[in-house]
Amino acid sequence: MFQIAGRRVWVAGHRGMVGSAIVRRLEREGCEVLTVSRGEVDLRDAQAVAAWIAANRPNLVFLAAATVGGILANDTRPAEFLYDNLAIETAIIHGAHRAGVEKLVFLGSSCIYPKFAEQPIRESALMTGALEPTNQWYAIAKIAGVMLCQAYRAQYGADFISVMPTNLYGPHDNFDLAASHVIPALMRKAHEAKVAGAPAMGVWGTGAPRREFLHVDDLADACVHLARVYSGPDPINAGTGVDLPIKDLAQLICKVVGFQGRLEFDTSKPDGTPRKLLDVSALQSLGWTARIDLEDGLRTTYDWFVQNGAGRRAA
Ligand code: GFB
Repeated sequence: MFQIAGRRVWVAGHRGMVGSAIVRRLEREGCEVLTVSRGEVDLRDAQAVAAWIAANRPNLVFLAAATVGGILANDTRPAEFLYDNLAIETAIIHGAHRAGVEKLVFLGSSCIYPKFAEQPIRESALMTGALEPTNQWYAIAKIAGVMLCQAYRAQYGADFISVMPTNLYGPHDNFDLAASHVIPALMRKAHEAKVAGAPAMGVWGTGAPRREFLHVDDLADACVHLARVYSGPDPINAGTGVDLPIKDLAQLICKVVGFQGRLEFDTSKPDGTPRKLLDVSALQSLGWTARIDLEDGLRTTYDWFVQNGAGRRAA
């Protein structure tokens, strides 16, 4: 058991959807939360990161900083997704090791697994087949992060663990249509179509791919739980164990938003991997199960969007 209360905890990437959820979750832990802004330290800069860690001496690090995006951003900005993520991971993991950080939780992604992995995907499927081309750059960087944690554990005994979340959603998501994942994109499209009184809204691809969605507050809870109870080299999947076709997701979002028009599928846009359902038995055997129902989570996310993001494009 790693004790969190009374410790210094750095959340790297605290302005993002995942990092901000971890900060909110840590409020209940009685620890001191440390954050640093992008203006103060560029997390890709290994020297600056090492100096900041040495000066601030965290005991525990949540590595939630990353360049992220949906299928189109991944497919069209390969250099940024590969370089930024490799640079951030090497800077923080090496810096944490050098400063004697006791525990580090690295956040990866379910896209690290092969495109045609057997479903639901077990952690042991890692590197058993070819990746999905639309997100291979991001996936390679995240696989390197998992391997870094394993290497520092094997060579130096560092207690660095990896968590592989399925597709995430929730408050503070990116609702910019060019870079967002499917839930914020469809929420914005349904909202704008409703407001404009439009007869239809666009959905990318065929609607057939299946995805699993985890609310980011559930993920934050899982990360804190794993920081406390898990110590091992294998990544741990974090998901709900339930998936649905994109077409059904689009209909559910229309229901939540109150848009009653048609869905128009744009098959010039990529489908991506056909299915990406995680096997969550390892996480369940460690004592954690997701709690937030998809429709409930979509409703609270839509409320957040209407209050915070509907009138402007997210950066
Ligand atoms: O969420 P998403 O962008 O990422 O797309 P991936 C999921 C599915 O939703 C794809 C479809 O089949 C998309 O074609 N989709 C339908 C849409 N309409 C839209 C839309 O308006 N916007 C978007 N973005 N999608 C990502 C990876 O893959 O998964 C990342 O690119 C990361 O690296 C993330 O791993 C978890 O699930 O396909």
